[in-house]
Parts: sequence; C-alpha cells; structure tokens
Amino acid sequence: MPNANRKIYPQITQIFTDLTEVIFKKFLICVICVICGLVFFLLLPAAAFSEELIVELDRPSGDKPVEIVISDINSDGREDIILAEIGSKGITLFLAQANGSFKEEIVREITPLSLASADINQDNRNGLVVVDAFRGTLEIFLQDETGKLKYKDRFTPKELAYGVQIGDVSNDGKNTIVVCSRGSNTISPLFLEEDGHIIFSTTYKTGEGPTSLAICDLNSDGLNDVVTSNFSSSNISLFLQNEDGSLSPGQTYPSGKGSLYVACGNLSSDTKSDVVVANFKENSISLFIQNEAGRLKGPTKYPTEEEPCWLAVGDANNDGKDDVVVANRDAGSLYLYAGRGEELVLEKIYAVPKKVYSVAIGDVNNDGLKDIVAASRLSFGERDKGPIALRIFYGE
Ligand SMILES: [Ca+2]
Ligand SMILES: [Ca+2]
Ligand SMILES: [Ca+2]
Ligand SMILES: [Ca+2]
Repeated sequence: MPNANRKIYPQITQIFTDLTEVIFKKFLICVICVICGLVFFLLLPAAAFSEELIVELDRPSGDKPVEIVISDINSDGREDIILAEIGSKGITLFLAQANGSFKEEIVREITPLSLASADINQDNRNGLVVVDAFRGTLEIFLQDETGKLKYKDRFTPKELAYGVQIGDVSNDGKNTIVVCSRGSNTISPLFLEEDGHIIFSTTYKTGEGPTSLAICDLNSDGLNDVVTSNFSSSNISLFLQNEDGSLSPGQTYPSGKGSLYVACGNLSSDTKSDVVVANFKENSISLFIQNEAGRLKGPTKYPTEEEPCWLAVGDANNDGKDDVVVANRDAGSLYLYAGRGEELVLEKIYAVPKKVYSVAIGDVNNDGLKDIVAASRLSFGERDKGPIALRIFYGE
C-alpha cells in the first residue's frame, strides 16, 4: 500500500503541476488578450473617428432623411447644411457658427422629395426650392435682408415635379429652376421673373422615369447643359443648350441598371466637365468623360456596395481635383472615388450606419478644407428605423 501511495502521489503532483501550468498559460493568454483589446480600443477611436462629428437629431423613429444640400443660406459667408426629411420636420437648417458648431432651425414642416439652393432672384442671396412629395409642387424660399429664410410662394408645374436643380440654362446670366417629372418623362426650365412669378417654358422629353438632373457645360461651348438620370430606362439624357437659350432634344446614352442619380464636375485632368451616374440596381457607378471634341465618352463602370443612391462631386480629398463620393444606401458606406486623369480610383471607404440616404461635399467648419456630410441612421445595425444623424467627416 505505501508503495502504491508513493506511486500515486507523484502522479497527483504531476497532474497538479500540469494543471497549474495550463491555468497559468491560459491566464497569461487572457492577460495578453485584455491588454491587446485595451490598446486596440484606445487606439481605434483616435485612428478611425478623430475627424468625424455625429449630430444626433431628435426625431421620431419613423422619420427618414431625403436629401442634404450645402449652401450659405443666411449670407454670413459660412456654408450651412440643409436637411430634408420625410416625417415630423420637413426642412431643417444647420447654420454653421464661428466656433464650428451648428444652430438648428426648422424652416417648414412639409414633405420634401428633393431640393436645390442657389440665387434664384438675383439678390446675391441663396434661395431654396423644395419639391413637395405629395403635391409635386415647388415651394420657394428666399432670404430677407437680414439673411433669414422666409417662405415665399408655391408654384404648380404642368407635370408633377420629382427632381430639381438650379443653374443658368437660358443664356441670360440668370439662374433658372429646372425640374424633372418622373411620371411624364420630361424636364422643364422655369423662369422666375423680377416680380417673383414663374414662367413655364417648353418641356423636353427624357428617357423613362427621370429621377435626378445635373447642370454643367457638357460640350465646352460656354453654355450650361442639362443631363438627367432615367431610372426606368437605365440611361441618361443630355440636353445641350443652344445660343438662343433653348435646349436641344435629349440625346440618350446607356448608363447602368436603375440609373438613379446623376452629378457632374471635372473628374478628368482637363478643364472640361464630366458626368457620373449611380446605378442603383447593379451596384456600380458610370463615368462619362468629355473628350477633346466636347463629346461624352463612356460609360466606364466602377463597382460600389449595395444600392448606390446618391453622388456628390467636389474636391473631397482636398488635393485640388474633383472627386466623387457615392452613398451606398443598403450597405451603409460612402465610397470616395478620387479623380485621377482619365479614371477614378477608390481611395477611401467610410462606414456610415444603414441606411445612408444622401451625401454632400462642402466646407461646413469654414477652415478652407472640404468636408463630407452624410444623412443616415444614428447607429450601426439599425436598418430603416432608429434615430437620424448627420455624419460629418472633416477634411484634413
Ligand atoms: Ca451661413
Ligand atoms: Ca454647353
Ligand atoms: Ca480631389
Ligand atoms: Ca472644412
């Protein structure tokens, strides 16, 4: 028996030693993991989010952002954020303050579908045109002499309006409001007279289901032209401006499945404007480059994530050249495609909670560097509910 005990004791001792060793090793691994986790946790916010500001909005959970526009809407020299939402608020201004904060101001509780901001009555102050989602009307807002935005009037176009942009497309040095009608497949320039009355002009036929439009000189003759994205026919229509201020009939270019949003800017390394389109149903964007002869060439397609729904063109990476930022609605991301010569290069991906609805480029903290502003849900994991937030990625 003593012999047996002598055999058992060393075995128990050995088992105990092994166990201690295993526990010690596991403990050591746990300690290392905790330290690594802590270091990662401490470094991550500094590395990934240092230049991001999240503005949480106090809204009921069913509310939904529709569009963001950046414009100095109170004539103080600082660019402001204008947010359109469907739900309880309608139009909200985020007026940029000198210290980098924003003063929130509700403009009017309507149901906006799209909006545009520029000087529409030659007073050197930016006005605001909002398409009402239910009525298909245009709601016009103008600044008073103190810079306060005031509701001016409602205009009812012949066809229900869907998208709106502002630019001089009538060769008279004055801005014109241009609307597209998704239901009737048309665009119409609307002229605002000195007394504030709108004169309707001719309508021009687009492809099927125009959802957005952009204004740029797309054949380098010094006159602005109009381009529409046609969702149902998956193409774009280009309307070149004539010298008499009328537009030529639309020329169509195939773009991509579900051409939802169009924007223009100088995306190649020359002085000519180019066109970019978000193809909602095929997760891509299409680039049309204006060549030497002033003709659009393309499309060249670049991949995105799920549901590219919005584009902003501007110098998003502050290198002096235009870029395009794509909002991928269902993926919850922004893609920054940088303009490099004749092509676009995917330079940066920003994570934005689902769903992200709209994106704009502008300098909203008045430091001379362009910033990216997106409207989305507040937190990751939420899909089409939960609080709304503005996310600002400051330029550096
Ligand atoms: Ca301002
Ligand atoms: Ca032109
Ligand atoms: Ca750039
Ligand atoms: Ca800035």
